[in-house]
Amino acid sequence: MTDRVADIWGQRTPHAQDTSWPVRLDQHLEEGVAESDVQHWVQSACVLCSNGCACDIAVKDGRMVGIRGRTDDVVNHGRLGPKGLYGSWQWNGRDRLTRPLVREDGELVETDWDTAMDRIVRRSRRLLDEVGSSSHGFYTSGQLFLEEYYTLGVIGKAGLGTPHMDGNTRLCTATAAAAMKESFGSDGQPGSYTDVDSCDAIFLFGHNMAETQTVLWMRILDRLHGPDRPRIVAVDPRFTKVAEAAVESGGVHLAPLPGTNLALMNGLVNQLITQGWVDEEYVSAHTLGFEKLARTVKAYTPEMVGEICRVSPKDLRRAAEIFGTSGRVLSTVLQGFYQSHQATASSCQVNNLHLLRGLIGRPGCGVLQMNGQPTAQNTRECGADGDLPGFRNWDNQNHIDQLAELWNVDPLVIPHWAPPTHAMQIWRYAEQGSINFLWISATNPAVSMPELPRIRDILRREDLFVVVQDGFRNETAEFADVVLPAALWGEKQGTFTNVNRTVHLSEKAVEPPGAARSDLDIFLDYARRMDLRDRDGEPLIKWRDPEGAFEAWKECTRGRLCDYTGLSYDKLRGGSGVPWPCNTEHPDGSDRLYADGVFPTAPEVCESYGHDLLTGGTTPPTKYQAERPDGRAFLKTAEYTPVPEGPSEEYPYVCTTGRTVYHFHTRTKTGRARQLRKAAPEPWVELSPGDAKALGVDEGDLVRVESRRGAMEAPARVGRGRDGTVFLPFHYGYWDTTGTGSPDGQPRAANELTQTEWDPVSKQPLFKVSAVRVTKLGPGQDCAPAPTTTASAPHDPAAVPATRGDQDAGTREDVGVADPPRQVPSPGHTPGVPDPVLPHAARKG
Ligand SMILES: Nc1nc2c(c(=O)[nH]1)N[C@H]1C(S)=C(S)[C@@H](COP(=O)(O)OP(=O)(O)OC[C@H]3O[C@@H](n4cnc5c(=O)[nH]c(N)nc54)[C@H](O)[C@@H]3O)O[C@H]1N2
Ligand SMILES: Nc1nc2c(c(=O)[nH]1)N[C@H]1C(S)=C(S)[C@@H](COP(=O)(O)OP(=O)(O)OC[C@H]3O[C@@H](n4cnc5c(=O)[nH]c(N)nc54)[C@H](O)[C@@H]3O)O[C@H]1N2
Ligand code: SF4
Ligand SMILES: [Mo]
Repeated sequence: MTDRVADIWGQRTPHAQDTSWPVRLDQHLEEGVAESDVQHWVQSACVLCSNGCACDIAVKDGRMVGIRGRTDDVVNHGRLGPKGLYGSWQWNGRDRLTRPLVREDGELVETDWDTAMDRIVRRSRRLLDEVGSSSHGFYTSGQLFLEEYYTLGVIGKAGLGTPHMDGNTRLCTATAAAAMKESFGSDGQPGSYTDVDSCDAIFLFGHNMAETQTVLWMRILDRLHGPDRPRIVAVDPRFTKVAEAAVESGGVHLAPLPGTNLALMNGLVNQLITQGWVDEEYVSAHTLGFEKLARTVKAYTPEMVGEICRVSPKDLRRAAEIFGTSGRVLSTVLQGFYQSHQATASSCQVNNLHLLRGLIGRPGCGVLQMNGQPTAQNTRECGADGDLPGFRNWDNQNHIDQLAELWNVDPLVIPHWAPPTHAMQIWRYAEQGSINFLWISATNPAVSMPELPRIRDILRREDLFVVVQDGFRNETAEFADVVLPAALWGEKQGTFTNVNRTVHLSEKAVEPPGAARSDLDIFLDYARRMDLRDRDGEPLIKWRDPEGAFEAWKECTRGRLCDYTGLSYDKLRGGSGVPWPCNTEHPDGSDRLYADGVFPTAPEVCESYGHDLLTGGTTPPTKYQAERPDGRAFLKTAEYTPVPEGPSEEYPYVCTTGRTVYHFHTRTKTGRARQLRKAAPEPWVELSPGDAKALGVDEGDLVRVESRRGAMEAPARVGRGRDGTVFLPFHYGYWDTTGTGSPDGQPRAANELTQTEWDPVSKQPLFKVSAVRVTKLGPGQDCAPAPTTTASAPHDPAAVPATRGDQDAGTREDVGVADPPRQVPSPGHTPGVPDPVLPHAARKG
């Protein structure tokens, strides 16, 4: 038995390059439950991050009592991380919402479904009659199932006709989608996790994978412990476990000052070009925009970049050399890039590095523009965010007509006179009073949105009717007019798609508590009560259950890049998840995209005509057509500009925020798992040793962090970050989720401080950069409640007791119990055959 709180990644199963990642079966059961007590194992996949690890849920007496990984799944080969093992199921049975709540005389009181839905429908109808559909806003999630998003998307777009629908995916992976649209013409992950098994170098851009996709990191660790190890390059201001691995592997840790990513990226691209590490044939056959790119990055010499980013020019040269000279490179990009200003431009530069060297569409040459949330991919695909379903382009009348025909509605009903409204603008409209009905599902904006004092003011507005649909009475629910109790994972059926396009079916394992209903049933009920109809007067929504919704969705994807038509619930049962596109041409799915170097940029297929990356101005269709992209990828970037709010005399530190391995977001689930809560029970403020010294702060001292917008107080961890940078975990709202749900009153969320600013292209907010000051309030009673096993490790290890789990954290790990799952073919490639460096002729489409 392994304590997977202390030993986050478990035991190693090293293997050589171009061989399959061995199987390891991870299993954790509730204390006192033996394997023989488990009555059913129910197939699912973990929903506590975008990795999408396949699992079976252990059920006993109608309760979830544990979990194990699925050995035959291409994603995780049997493994699970700490959140999956402890956090994915332990919340079940704990202080859930079991009945709808409505506000009476200022208080939320329990009621029945008819009363709650009737209030919603009456308000909704009245506003539609008096104001029109633009009074309605929907703010949803990256954590529902595909069937739920698609249903919500059709209700909003074909039923109500409101353009105001987006997900919290705007805060999460809007930039992933934007960067892929700008470079490749469409959302859709080019690479695959199997690229880890065959690459020569791995670049992680603003991605603390060791803590945020622990199972994918295990895959990397197993390469690092095998022969022919890949070199790692980490781009992160903190000394994360990824950064440690970079140093140990002979790679580089670049620690740019937060908010300077684009300068760094322009510098790397500059080096590729000036050192001649460019595959000219690939570039001329498969890309557009090389001259402009070369012109833009010309000034970004290592010395200039070193000054802006405060990194050593030597390290920058070395990182560029690793990219420029390694045979096969895998890159991953996440929030250090996405949640910053110039996010899309910086992330496009990662795509550019790969395009310049022709390192795309071949084993070991992946780009992973990561997702974060488990089902963020589906929010985007299904059009429950600021996109149209099936990666369709709002600016292309043919795409609108396709949807109108599919849904049997007038094309004019589908909002497409302007881009769909992004979340930051939805909140602005609510603030200005033009949105009066805001339906929030599966997200907790009172903790996760930037600038919380403002968000609370908006939620409190008299003229805003707020619906909150959640499994728990979270911070946001306290502002609601109506609260709807939702069934959660394990209590309902549906499918979802992970980062590398792999679709999993999650079966219902147990009954939801009390009167809680699945989100799908709630949306269907709303559509029925609103009497939404198609052009022939038939009910608009023609399905009644998850499988019916999935079948309808398949039709919506026919012929699009995210083609699901070859999938079915039956096909997803047993065995492994399947990556799309999956259709008659690719019946077993597709491991990676773009092996032929043909990208979906033709005007009739592309999802977007693109933007100017500096200003966010949209490219007019005629201009786009005139460029004749026709299957070629775009090499796009912009000039670096400084952050909107840089350090000043009054606010001298750059504050950045992020995650710890033990918690998921606002902790509604992980805060209810004992082992995880104990490992990181309270917030902390991470300071570099140099800054701590200058402030006279010791480990555990109480400090106050203030920005122009708000403040929070917590004990200080003297950590290992770079000087000038303060790090705050964003997991802690003002509720204490110790199972009692009691408020402790004190604002302690990182987002009290963050700003209402966003990237001009992806509209993703800047959680990673704001200016703050730090003051010491007094000595602490103990060391900071931060883990020692992660990027938050103390500068002085002797000063803090090591983080570990109790006896009930014991997890079984079995190695070699089964053969690795069969690899999914990638179009144009023979699986298992290490990629030859293909002659150029063979690579062309
Ligand atoms: N344990 C855990 N795992 C999770 C989640 C969770 O809540 N907890 N959430 C999931 C979700 S939804 C998401 S989106 C992902 C996020 O996964 P990540 O993006 O890996 O997580 P973060 O901690 O937000 O940020 C990553 C790193 O960005 C660095 N960073 C900060 N500012 C900058 C900068 O200016 N430049 C660069 N280069 N780096 C910078 C931070 O130091 C941090 O280590 O995690 C997913 N997985
Ligand atoms: N400062 C700072 N802020 C950030 C970030 C950061 O790095 N720094 N990261 C941003 C990112 S990337 C993300 S993804 C967001 C996450 O922010 P949120 O989405 O607000 O965080 P969660 O705690 O995951 O909230 C999800 C809610 O949905 C509920 N829920 C879970 N499953 C279901 C379901 O099936 N149905 C229903 N109806 N409800 C369900 C949960 O109980 C919970 O209340 O935070 C963003 N905010
Ligand atoms: S890596 Fe992500 S999906 Fe896999 S077990 Fe951990 S939290 Fe769940
Ligand atoms: Mo996210």
